[in-house]
Amino acid sequence: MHKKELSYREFGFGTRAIHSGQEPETMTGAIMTPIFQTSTYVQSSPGEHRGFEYARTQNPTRHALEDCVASLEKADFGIAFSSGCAAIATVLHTLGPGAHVISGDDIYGGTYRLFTQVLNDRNFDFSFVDFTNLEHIENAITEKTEMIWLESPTNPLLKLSDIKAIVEIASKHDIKVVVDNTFMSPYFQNPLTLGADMVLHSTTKYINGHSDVIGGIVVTNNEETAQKLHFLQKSIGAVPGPWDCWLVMRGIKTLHVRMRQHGTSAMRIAKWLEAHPKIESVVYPGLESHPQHELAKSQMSGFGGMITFFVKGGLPVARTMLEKVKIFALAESLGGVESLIEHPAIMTHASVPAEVRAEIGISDSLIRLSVGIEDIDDLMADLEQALS
Ligand code: P1T
Repeated sequence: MHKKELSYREFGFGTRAIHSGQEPETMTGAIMTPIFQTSTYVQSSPGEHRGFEYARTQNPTRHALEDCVASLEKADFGIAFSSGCAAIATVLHTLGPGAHVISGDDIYGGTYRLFTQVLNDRNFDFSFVDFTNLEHIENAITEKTEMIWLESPTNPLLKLSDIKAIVEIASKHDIKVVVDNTFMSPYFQNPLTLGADMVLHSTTKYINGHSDVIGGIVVTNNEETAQKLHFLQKSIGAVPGPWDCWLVMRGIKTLHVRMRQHGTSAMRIAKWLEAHPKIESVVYPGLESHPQHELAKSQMSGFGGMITFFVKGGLPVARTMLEKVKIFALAESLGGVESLIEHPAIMTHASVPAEVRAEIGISDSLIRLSVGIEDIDDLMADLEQALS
């Protein structure tokens, strides 16, 4: 069990991003956490060791990453995984057999696939409801409901959930609330401070920020939950390697700087797109036109780098735009320093059945942007030439 070393009560986000969990190494004073590329540790006598037995269970590089992200999320405990999906699957294993989970209806396509095509067949039961209406959540609760699962903002429709209000409902029924905070990163939103029980990230995205690692992490303040997750982490074994942990930590050192730029650039692009004659509508929590803009202002400290918009003219126009971009790269994923563009219906959310996509609004006119930190004028010129 690892505790954060720099208190969020005393130190700012940037200081924690650069130092939390990362004391100089004791043998040489190396300022950077070493990559402990080892599978096992020598014991002096059976059962006599220095707290490190086998690297699936303990690895100092991984522990440093876990402590760092925990500190950024204002959490006591962090448990890292080999991918965001591995983290999600492990969190679901904290539930009892036959558990019912209420999930937001708009979630990452891979999470939806895990819930409906893997875990659904293993005796879990899922209800997918629109969390923008709290009554839907209350109505979905059954005797067997053990968990509420949400993304806020959601992928890809950028709908918000009122986390505090949902926690209030959940606590009346002893239901755990898990927030996938990947889109906001710990810089713009800390759901544990709003009462959530667990917060999850695909560290593949903003936390690493350089599109060169797949990873995931879960943080919590609840010691019992943390113990369960550590037990499942070593028992299921979906752990990240030390090299990946080190790369993610290196990425984190600029998380605050990157997020500010992502947010500033995304706001400019969202406003510009909103006035563009070829665009039907733009969804960005920072726009006054976003139906939950007030909630965004109260629940988040910024609006992030993700924009969703609908083009006029449907798939043919969307496809032409996606083929014509030069700086924006047509690719799945998000949160890197480079700008990405994608078509959720065909790409990231293809595992959501067409009728479900139609019901929740993931249409063929929908395009998702992950606004990077390149020069804003170049990004806007690229979008303009692709739309023209
Ligand atoms: O790809 P992985 O690290 O396993 O993380 C899965 C995941 C979990 N949660 C959210 C909100 C996500 O967006 C993702 C991955 N999403 C993409 C690859 C994407 O392009 O949306």
